[in-house]
Amino acid sequence: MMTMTMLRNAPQRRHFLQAAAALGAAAIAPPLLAADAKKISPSAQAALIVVDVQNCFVDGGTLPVKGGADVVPVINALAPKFQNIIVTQDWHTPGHTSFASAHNGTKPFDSVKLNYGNQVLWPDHCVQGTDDAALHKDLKLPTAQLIIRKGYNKGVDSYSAFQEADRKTVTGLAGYLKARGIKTVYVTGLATDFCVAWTALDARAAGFNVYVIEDATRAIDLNGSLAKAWQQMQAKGVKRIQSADVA
Ligand code: VGL
Ligand code: ZN
Repeated sequence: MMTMTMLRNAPQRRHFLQAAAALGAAAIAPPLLAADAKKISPSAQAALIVVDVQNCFVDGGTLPVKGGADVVPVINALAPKFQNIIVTQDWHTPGHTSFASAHNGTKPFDSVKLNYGNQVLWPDHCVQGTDDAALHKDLKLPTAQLIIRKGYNKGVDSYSAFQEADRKTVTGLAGYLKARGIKTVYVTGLATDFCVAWTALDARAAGFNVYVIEDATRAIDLNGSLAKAWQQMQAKGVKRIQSADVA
């Protein structure tokens, strides 16, 4: 039997329950859901690509990238989350065409036009077989399956792990990944705006899903190259994530 008091209280009570439910939802459920939903678990069809984490690109090397060595612990922590790991090495001949020393009247960080297009000129770096070209000693990737070397044709540079700067000569990496059923790649390493970006863009062009794990990279940032690289990657559907997003 409904009394006047119950009738009067009913709306208040309903209001209280709604408020409590809303509070509960806000206080507990959404943060848990959001945290779970944000995590990405690399499948058996995913590969981690570790680009050019070499002595040449860290302090004490010939072309040091600011904070380059900071990517090492981040990449080491990511590695156990992947069933497939590919490592790349910048691997130039002596007198390589990407070296300023190979072009009269130029200095490092100048740009010149070569037969295949514009080329930034660098200090001599990552020469085949030198300690400078060796992988960083603290990199711990015991399960890595392939090391792909690039930039070994004296007259052509290769920032990308997939294709040389002539945009014709391939390294074979796309074929290797496809033959192994890999559909998604997570790109890390050095440098964000050169070898990482070109590798990510070429991976997209070859039909892979591509993530760049930003805090597992460091940039050279020459004349706005970092912002431009992110713009280009974003325009092509490369996904920008952080190492904490990977479960
Ligand atoms: C790279 C400049 C020259 C890189 C390689 O690994 O990003 N940058 N060679
Ligand atoms: Zn190089």
